[in-house]
Amino acid sequence: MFIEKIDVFCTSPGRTFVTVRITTSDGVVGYGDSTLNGREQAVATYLRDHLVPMLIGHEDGAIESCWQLLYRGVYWRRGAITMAAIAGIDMALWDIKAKRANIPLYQLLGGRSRTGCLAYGHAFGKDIPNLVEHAHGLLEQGFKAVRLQAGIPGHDSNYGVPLPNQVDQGNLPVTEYWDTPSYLRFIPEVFSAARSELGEEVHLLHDSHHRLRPIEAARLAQDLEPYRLFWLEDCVPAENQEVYRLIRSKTVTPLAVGEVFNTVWDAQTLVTEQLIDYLRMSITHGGGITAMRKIFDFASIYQVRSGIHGPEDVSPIGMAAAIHLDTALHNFGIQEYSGYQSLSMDVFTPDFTFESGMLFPGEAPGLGVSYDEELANAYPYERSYLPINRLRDGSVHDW
Ligand code: GCO
Ligand code: MG
Repeated sequence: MFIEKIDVFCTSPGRTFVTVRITTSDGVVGYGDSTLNGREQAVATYLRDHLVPMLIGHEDGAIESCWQLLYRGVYWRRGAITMAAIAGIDMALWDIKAKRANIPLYQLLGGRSRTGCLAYGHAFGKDIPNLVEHAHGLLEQGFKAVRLQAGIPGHDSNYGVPLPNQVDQGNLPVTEYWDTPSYLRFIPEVFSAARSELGEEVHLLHDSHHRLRPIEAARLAQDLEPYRLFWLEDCVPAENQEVYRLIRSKTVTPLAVGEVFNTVWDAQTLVTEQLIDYLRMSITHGGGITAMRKIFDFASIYQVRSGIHGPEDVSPIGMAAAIHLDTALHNFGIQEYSGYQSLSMDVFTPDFTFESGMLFPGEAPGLGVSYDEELANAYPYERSYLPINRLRDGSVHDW
């Protein structure tokens, strides 16, 4: 059987998603997620203009060969746009293969390694009491792990803390302002309060969102040691993987990184030198299931566990793929799950479930998702950007 048709959708039902739909010569349909927040149209164009024409007529079951064709066969390798495009095609082909076998995808990936996948949710607040209240709400929903992000005194905005005045500018990114010293002073206070208010059992996580320099990250990781974090995420930008040597040598706070990576080469030093504890790459940005299965197997040799990126800007298709892989991997660590607006869930109707802090894959054949084209088309693409970050002197900082 072969690929007969590929549709690429870029719509904004609640937020923007790029969705791939492959139809085979015998009428089997598979779905994939190629969403790249803020650059969605670039991926959709890459797919429509460059990948789709070369795939029509390709054997749909030859997934590895298809992946190599899209990765090696174009000469220009890697990069977020290319790898998100490959991911959408790859997920759809795995969906088709599992549907043909009439089994849920995790069964094709080796079957269950666990009964459910530990998930973490996002708690945030403009100040500490507000954050603690929000975190309590998540614990009541069943979460056993929560990421804590708080507004910093003197900052009028901060990553992970949505502000009422932060309206989308449409054609221009929102500007936020950043000050490292006040952040470094405040975050240990946040975790001290959170530990005493939320107790010892709950797993606490924090995301520095690439904003520190190595020596600052080492300071923060040391200061957070008394509060026993599950992880400290993206404490520095990691284009230069070697910077983690310094941080690692200074702290026993577990480290997580990788949501902006797109191939194994971005994490090779981090993994082989055991500089991190959790690798955060998503299926949607890391080239799909074919690539991510290999990357996590490689990481397992070095006792690095998975912590797959799962924000709202990875579509429910990408989330479903993650939960199937999480279920099958031996070295699963945790799954990020920030949840979806009900409109997005209505478009994709995923069959994964959340209960008592755990995510469970559905039992429908394939990925267990669909795409309501008519409903999604009622929400045409709307341009939207991630914010940019500046220091008080106006210079651009990492967001
Ligand atoms: C996370 C991330 C996200 C990113 C977002 C960018 O840990 O979930 O940091 O919130 O900022 O995915 O598009
Ligand atoms: Mg993050």
